[in-house]
Amino acid sequence: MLTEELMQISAKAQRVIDTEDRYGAHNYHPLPVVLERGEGVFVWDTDGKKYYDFLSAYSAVNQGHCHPAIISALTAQAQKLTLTSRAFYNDVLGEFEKYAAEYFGFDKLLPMNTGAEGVETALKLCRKWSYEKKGLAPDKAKIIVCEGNFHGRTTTIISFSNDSDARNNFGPYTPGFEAIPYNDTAALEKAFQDPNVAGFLVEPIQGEAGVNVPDDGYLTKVRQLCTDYNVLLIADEIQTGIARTGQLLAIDHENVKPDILILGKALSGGVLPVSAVLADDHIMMCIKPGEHGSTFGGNPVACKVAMAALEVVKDEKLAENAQRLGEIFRSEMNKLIAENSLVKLVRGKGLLNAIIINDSPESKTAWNICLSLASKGLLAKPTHGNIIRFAPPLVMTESQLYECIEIIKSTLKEFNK
Ligand code: IF1
Repeated sequence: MLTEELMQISAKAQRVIDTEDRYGAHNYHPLPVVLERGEGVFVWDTDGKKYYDFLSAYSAVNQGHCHPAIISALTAQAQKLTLTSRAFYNDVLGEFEKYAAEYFGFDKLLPMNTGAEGVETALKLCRKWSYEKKGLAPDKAKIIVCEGNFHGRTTTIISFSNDSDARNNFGPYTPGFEAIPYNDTAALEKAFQDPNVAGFLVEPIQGEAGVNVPDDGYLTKVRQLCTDYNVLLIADEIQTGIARTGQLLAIDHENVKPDILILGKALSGGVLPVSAVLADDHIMMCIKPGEHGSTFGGNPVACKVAMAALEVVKDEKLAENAQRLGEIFRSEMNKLIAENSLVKLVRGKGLLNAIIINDSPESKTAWNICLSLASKGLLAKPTHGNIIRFAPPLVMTESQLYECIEIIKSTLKEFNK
């Protein structure tokens, strides 16, 4: 089926698309929807059409688009002091560091901007700790990662990706990483036989891999192995954190505390890039003045926005809401498996869910389903061909969720073979 058969693109929207096509790098292939406004669970396109947002900017707008409390924190600070650099102190950074460190239960926080910068910071911190505390020989530190990982797009991060699109023709690659199968503690223990292992970087749920949820108990066993072998457990909660999976952190489902926690995305409620790395003193104090940093890291606007974003999570009980609505969503989607040959599997936790479409990843089925969903006022996007991720803002109400479930059900019925 052609795009035009599945959704109409106005001349106004097409002009915007053409401009981006002409002047912008072609590093994405967006759905042909041109958005201009967002509020809560809704976004509107340039023709005034209203949509439920079921991607939430890849879990960055957990608190809903343009949350008033976060926007007012942004505008108030933006009219006072936006950036000092870390050459001087400012009156907001310490307040944020204290607030967030106590919020997540760590001694200290290192503020950065993008998620990838947070991951890079965690990798550097882990290596530094392994030389200065674990006593590894210089340049020998190895960090274990998982097949199917997605941790960002820097040269070092894609060096340990096994996604050909993310990795091809970006070499030479950074050494010092080894990939093992996800959700496999036997493989992890085998990798830990190498005394040069410094850390294990893992997503508590693999987002980009298609909401890959590990077995119950996996993270508990990972924690035990990391402790036994004196390896740092580094949890990338950039996508799964901030209440997305029904707990404050996805790793909280097993009451596991990582040695290094990486946050991003919804740490700012999707208002501007804010990431952070949290760790206790025996790790964090391995980085000395002048050994790491960033121009915008910990800027006053980012700090005020992040504190407001975290306040919203608590005040509006977003984790509890995600847990409750997620159970409804999966239960309703699972009913489809019996009724609709197209739905092969449903998986997720809280409001991070995905359905696996019963068609080849190369087919356009998932893409065409998303085009049809968009025509009915619901925005979602396939990840890896035949998997559609469903991740609305966590402020969604039960009645809104049921309305969206009906849209999804009726659309899937159209495509049912
Ligand atoms: C794109 C994926 C999601 C992340 C985890 C670190 C980062 C991300 C677990 C880096 C970022 C984003 C990046 C964006 C699309 C999106 C994505 F499809 F790429 F893989 F969500 F699944 N750790 N994920 O999910 O954070 O530097 O982007 O702030 O690059 O296409 P960032």
